[in-house]
Amino acid sequence: MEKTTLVQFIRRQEKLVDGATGNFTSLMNEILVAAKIVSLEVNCAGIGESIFGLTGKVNVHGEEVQKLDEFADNTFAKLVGQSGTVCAITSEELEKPIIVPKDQAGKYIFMMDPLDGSSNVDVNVSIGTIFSIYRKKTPGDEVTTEDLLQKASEQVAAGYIIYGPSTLFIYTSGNGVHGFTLDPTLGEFFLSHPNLRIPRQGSWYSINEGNVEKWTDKQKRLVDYLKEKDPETHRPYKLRYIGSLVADFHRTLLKGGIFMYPGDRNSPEGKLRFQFEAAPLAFVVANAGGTASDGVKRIMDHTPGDIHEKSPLFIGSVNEVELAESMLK
Ligand code: AHM
Ligand code: MG
Repeated sequence: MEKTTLVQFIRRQEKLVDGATGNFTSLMNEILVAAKIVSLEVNCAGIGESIFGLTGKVNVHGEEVQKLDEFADNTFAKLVGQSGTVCAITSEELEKPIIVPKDQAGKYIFMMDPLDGSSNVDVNVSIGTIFSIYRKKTPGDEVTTEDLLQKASEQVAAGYIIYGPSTLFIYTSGNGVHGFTLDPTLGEFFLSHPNLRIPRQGSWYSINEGNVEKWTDKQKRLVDYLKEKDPETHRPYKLRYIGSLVADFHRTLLKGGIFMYPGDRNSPEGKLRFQFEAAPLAFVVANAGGTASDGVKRIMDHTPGDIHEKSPLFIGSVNEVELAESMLK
């Protein structure tokens, strides 16, 4: 059987776009090289000089930085930054954006959560990288706030890489969601999940129920409703929660249902970052026939006010996300 590589696929898709210069393909190529390097490091974590554990630093969100967080952040920033295709990079791990020198800058802006779920790394649970690409909006060389804080619907492409039993690269550039699996013997990603579509309704909900005491009454009612028995409305739902957003999201994308990280009494905006987690996955799910909301409005309609803004997230099948919105109103 003839197999399609990720690079062949991206090149073919870019040919369909009028005025394409090849810059997008070059950028994606650097992302996938970085993904292979990080995948190898994750797979070998624990062998030889240990890359497990903490760096001793705390990031802008007050979270302890793992050695692998730093490794992934540096790898993606270096390869993407030197590609000649981006003018700025923002990262969950970096307080300020990296502005690429003018003579090496391109028209895109790259945003990333370099290693999502990294607190799971020591226990060998799937982790991942989430990325998002926007086009520079303002004319001239200077990178402005308007360029860095764009509406989620203005994404050019977004995706994630899961370092799990196999390494998967899932992305969309607005033309379907496609998945590629890394063949470790060849070091090449091959098309394995063309045109992913999320079921309109699923049987799973995913949330950290350990936080129940901090939830609002409406949030508690929503989860109680999902657990009630009523075969006519396909209840009760089954619970799955990994604690790695990429892994919980990937299952939701394939099987349907809903992933929730709500705001609570202590943190009304929840835990997840709008630009590095909510917006890219909202773009992916929207292109697979699903949807994402902060409980009140759609993630895709929101323009963040800060690079590190947080947002509640309800993402997955249309039926369950609409149900959540209607019960949280
Ligand atoms: P990270 O990007 O720093 O790893 O944090 C985000 C992670 C998500 O992957 C996951 O959905 C969430 O935090 C889990 O949080 P909790 O432990 O509160 O359930
Ligand atoms: Mg994360």
